[in-house]
Amino acid sequence: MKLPAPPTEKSFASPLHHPRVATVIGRWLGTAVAVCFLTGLYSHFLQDTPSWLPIPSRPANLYRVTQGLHVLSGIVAVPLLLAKLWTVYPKLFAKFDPKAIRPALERLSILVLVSSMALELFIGFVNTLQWYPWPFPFRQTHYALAWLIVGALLVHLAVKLPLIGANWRRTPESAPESLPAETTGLTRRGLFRTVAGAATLVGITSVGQSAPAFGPVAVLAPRKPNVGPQGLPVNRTAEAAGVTGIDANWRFTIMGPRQLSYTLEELRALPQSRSDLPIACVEGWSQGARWEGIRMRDLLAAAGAAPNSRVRVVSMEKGGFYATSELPEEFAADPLTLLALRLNGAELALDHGFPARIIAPNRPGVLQTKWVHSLEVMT
Ligand SMILES: Nc1nc2c(c(=O)[nH]1)N[C@H]1C(S)=C(S)[C@@H](COP(=O)(O)O)O[C@H]1N2
Ligand SMILES: [Mo]
Repeated sequence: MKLPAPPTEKSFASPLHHPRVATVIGRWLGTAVAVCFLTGLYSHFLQDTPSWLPIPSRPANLYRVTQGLHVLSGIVAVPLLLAKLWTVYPKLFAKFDPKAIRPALERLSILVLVSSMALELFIGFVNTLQWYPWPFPFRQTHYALAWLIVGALLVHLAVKLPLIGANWRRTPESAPESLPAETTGLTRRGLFRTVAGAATLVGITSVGQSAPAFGPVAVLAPRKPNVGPQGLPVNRTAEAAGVTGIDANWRFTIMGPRQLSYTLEELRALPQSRSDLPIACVEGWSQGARWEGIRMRDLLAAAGAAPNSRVRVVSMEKGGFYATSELPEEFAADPLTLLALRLNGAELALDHGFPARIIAPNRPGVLQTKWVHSLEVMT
C-alpha cells in the first residue's frame, strides 16, 4: 500500500497563512509582550531594588496601574500567541536541510521563543490563580524567562526583518482581499476581527480585578476585589500564616537611635493620619481602601531617626517570604506611609494584619506587611 505524500508548506494555500497576516498579528502580540515586559521589570525592581535605582513612592497608584497592565497584557497575549502560531504553522512542513546552519539556528531560536513564551504565560496565569504547583521560586523564574524571551524575540525580529518590512504595509500582493476565502471560509478581515475580538473579550472579562469599572463583567477574574472582610480581599489569612492574635504582653518596638516600645493602647493614643491607598497584589487584583494609623516618619522621628531612613519591617509571622520587608528611604519618608491600625473605618481584622500593618504608596501588595510587631532602623 502506498502512503499519501506528506504535506509540504505549499499544501496550505489559504491566504490566512500569508506573511502579511503573520506581520499584523505579530505587531499586536509584540505590543502586548512589550507592555508585559516593561511592567514586569518595574514590578521586579520594586521588589528587588538595585542600589543604583532610586524608585519614587509617587504617583501613589502607579503600581496598581502597571501591575494591572502586566496581568492584562499577559492574558491578552494568550489568544494572540495562539493566532500567531496558527498563522505560521505550515512552516513546520517546509523543506528542511539539517546540514544548513542558518535555518537550523533560526528554528532553534523559534523553538526557544515559543516554548519560553508559552511557559511564561502559563506560569504567570497560574500565579494569578494563587496556585504555585512547582518547586522553583516563581518570581526569579518568571524574570529569567522574560529575558530569554526578549533575547529570542530580538533574534527572531532580526532574522525576519526583510519579510516584516515587505509586509508592514498593505500592498496589492500582500493583501489580496479580493481572493476568495479558500480553504477556511474565513477572510483575512474576518480572521483579524476574530482574533482582536477574542483578545478584547478575555481582556475585558478579566481586567475587572484591578479596574473597578469592569467589575460586573469580570467573569474570568480569579479575584473579586471587593469581596473579603472589611471590603478587601485577603491573600494570606492569619491562620495560614500561623498568626493567632495578641495578648496583654504584646508590645510594638522600634529599634533606632532610641529604642521604643508601645502597647496597643499607646499606639492608638499617638496622632493618627489617614491615607487612601490601594492594596495592589502582584497577582493582578487591586482594591483601594481607607487606612488610619501612625505616619512612619513620625515613628522614626520619635525614635530619633531621620525621616528618610531605611526601615526593616518585621511581622509576627514566623518564616516565609513575607515575614519581613524593607521600606526604602523615599517610602519611609512619604507622608502617606502608615503603620496602619484601622481599615475602612474599623479596627484591622486579624486577616488584614491586626493589630498593625504597613501601608505605603506605589508598592506591590507583597511588601505591605501584615501583623507588624517591630521596626528596625537600618541607616
Ligand atoms: N506578614 C505577611 N504580610 C503580608 C502577606 C503575608 O503573607 N504575610 N501577604 C502580602 C500580600 S501578597 C498581599 S497582596 C497583601 C494583602 O493584604 P490583605 O490580605 O489585607 O488584603 O498583604 C501582604 N502582607
Ligand atoms: Mo499579593
